[in-house]
Amino acid sequence: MQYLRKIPTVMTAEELLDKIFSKSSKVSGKNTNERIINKLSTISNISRNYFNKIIFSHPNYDSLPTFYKEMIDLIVGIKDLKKSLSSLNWADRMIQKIVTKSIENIRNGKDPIAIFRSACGRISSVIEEIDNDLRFLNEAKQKMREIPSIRKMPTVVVAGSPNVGKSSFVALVSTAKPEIADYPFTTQKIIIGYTPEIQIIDTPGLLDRPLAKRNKFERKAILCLKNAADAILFILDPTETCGYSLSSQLSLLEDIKKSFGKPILEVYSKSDMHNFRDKLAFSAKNGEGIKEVLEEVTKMAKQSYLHTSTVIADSGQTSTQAQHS
Ligand SMILES: Nc1nc2c(ncn2[C@@H]2O[C@H](COP(=O)(O)OP(=O)(O)O)[C@@H](O)[C@H]2O)c(=O)[nH]1
Ligand SMILES: [Mg+2]
Repeated sequence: MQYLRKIPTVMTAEELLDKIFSKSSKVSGKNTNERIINKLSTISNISRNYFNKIIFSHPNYDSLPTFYKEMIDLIVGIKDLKKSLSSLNWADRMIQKIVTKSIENIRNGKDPIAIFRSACGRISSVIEEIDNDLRFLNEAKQKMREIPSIRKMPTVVVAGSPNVGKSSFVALVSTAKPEIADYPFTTQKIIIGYTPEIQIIDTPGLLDRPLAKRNKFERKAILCLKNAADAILFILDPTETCGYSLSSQLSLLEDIKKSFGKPILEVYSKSDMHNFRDKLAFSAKNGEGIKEVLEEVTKMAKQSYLHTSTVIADSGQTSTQAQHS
C-alpha cells in the first residue's frame, strides 16, 4: 500500500547499538578531546538520522482515508503505533541531551575518557529501553504489508458465510488468485482482483453473529463492506455443503442489508448441485451463470459509483463526490 511502502525494516536495540558503536569506533581526531567529541557527534548524528528515518516514514495515521485507518487499527493498532513512535522520539531527545552535556563537560576540562564511557553507558540504556518499541514497529511493518491498495473505481465486495464459494467466483472472473478450500476462513486477508470494468474484493467469510463477537477475519470483511463497497455481491449456498444452514445465511444477509445500506446482489452458488432459481444462480464448477452474475453486479457497482463514491484511491483522500466527471 502506497502510504506504507516507505516504512523501513527496524533494527532491534542490540543491532542499533552495534551499528552506532562500530561507526563511532572508527572516528579519529587530532587529540584525545577532539577524538572523543567527534565520536560523540557521530553517535548523535547516526541515532538522530536513524530515528528520524523511521518516524517520518510513517504516514499521519489520523488523516488516512477511513479504509486504511480502520484496517491498520485492526491489524496493528494505531494507538500502539503512535506510542512506539513517540518512544523513538523520546530516545532521540535523550541521546541528544546526553551528547550535548558530555561535550560541554569535555570542553570544561573533565576527563574525556571517563565522560565518554559514562555517555556510552547511558545511551545504551536509553536504546535498550525502547527495544520493545523497535520490535513492535518492525512487526507492524511486516503485518501492514498485507494491506492492499484500493483503486478509485467501481468496487464490488463479495460477502457471505464461509465456504459458500466466494473465492471461487473471484478467481474465475478477475485477476485475483485467492486460495480455495473446503474449510472456513481459508481467505484470511483482503484480496483484490480486477475485471476490465470493476475492482472486486474477496473477503473472509462472515458468521451470523453480532459485531462484538466477530473475529479478526470477519472484521476485515465488515470493514471492506463499510468503506470500500459500491455494491455487495452476497453469495448464498442453498446446498448447505458450506456447513451453514440456508436460514442462518439469510439471517446474515438481513444483517448486512440493515448495516450498510448499499446495493446488494443476492445470488446462489453451486448451481451444479441444486435447482433453486428464484435468484441468479452460478456454478464455479461448470461455469453456468458466471457471466450473468458478473454483468449484473458490474452494472450495480458502476451505477452506485456514479452517484456516491466513498471509495478511496491510494493516491488521494477519501472522497464523497456527488458526481464523477
Ligand atoms: N460443487 C461446487 N462446489 C463449489 C463451487 N464453488 C465452490 N465450491 C467448493 O466449495 C468450497 C469452498 O469454496 P471457496 O471458493 O473457497 O469458498 P469461500 O470460503 O466462500 O471463499 C471449495 O471446496 C470449492 O471447491 C461450485 O460452483 N460447485
Ligand atoms: Mg474464500
